Amino acid sequence: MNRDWIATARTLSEALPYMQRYTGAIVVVKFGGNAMGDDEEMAAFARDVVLMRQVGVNPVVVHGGGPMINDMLKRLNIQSTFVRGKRVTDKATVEVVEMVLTGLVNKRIVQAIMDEGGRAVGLSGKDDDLMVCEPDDPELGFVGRPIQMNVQVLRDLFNAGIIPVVAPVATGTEVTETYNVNGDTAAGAIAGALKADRLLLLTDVQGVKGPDGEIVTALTPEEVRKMIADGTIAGGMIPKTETALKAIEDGVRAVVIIDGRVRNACLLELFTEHGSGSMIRS
Ligand code: X2W
Repeated sequence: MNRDWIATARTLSEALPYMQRYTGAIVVVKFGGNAMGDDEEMAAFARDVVLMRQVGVNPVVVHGGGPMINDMLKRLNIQSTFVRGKRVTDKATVEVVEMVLTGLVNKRIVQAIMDEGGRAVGLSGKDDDLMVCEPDDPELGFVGRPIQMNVQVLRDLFNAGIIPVVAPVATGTEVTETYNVNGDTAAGAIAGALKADRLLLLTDVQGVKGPDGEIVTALTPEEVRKMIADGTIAGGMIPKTETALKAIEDGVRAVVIIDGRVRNACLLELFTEHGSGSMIRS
């Protein structure tokens, strides 16, 4: 018999206890713009999410799309700057952010999941008032910080066997306001409100590096706080780990920062002993 088939059967058999552990679990996956890649990589990600759903997990995809927003702003000759990792967002910029995230990026992911035989529905923080925001910082303009989450719509979609795909755009408390929300922040807020079993932050680095430059595979919130304070965690990893700390405070069981460019990153994390990246849990 073909050796590959034997290996495939063994892999499936070994995954059984993990699949059993995650039956009914809520797993929020933050899919960053830098982790998205080409159509083939997008299809591989979609297949992982559809497989999760197939074995009884309730996945929620919360996506970013920073690089795609940058491309569109450039085409429209709109300058863009970042302050502490967040895009300064004026009226013209927030329109582009909403168009790109809820249109191009959201529908590309929905389509990829449908193409793999899953059922997906795309929505933003505006739909059913999923995520209501207040201004994060006056310096940033229309950048939102989630203050009220209404996640019932996500539970309704789980119950219907549908994978929600959420764009990080939200309403405010005043009528007609639109807010641009950092993708990690939105994923953390959604995971927190759902008290998710796992928040997987898919990015383009391997995980959190320790003082020796090696990836640390398991961290407690206290250790993360210490590493932020002493500068071991720096740059773009600061908002990610802060999102993780907040999500755990809100009741998420564990947050994993993983390299989304690795094939089957989500399956590796959930269904094998190997795991990947850095897991933060109490
Ligand atoms: C982000 C939203 C998209 C995002 C932005 O405008 O780029 C803020 O910075 P990635 O791909 O996950 O970086 N919002 C406030 O977070 O995309």
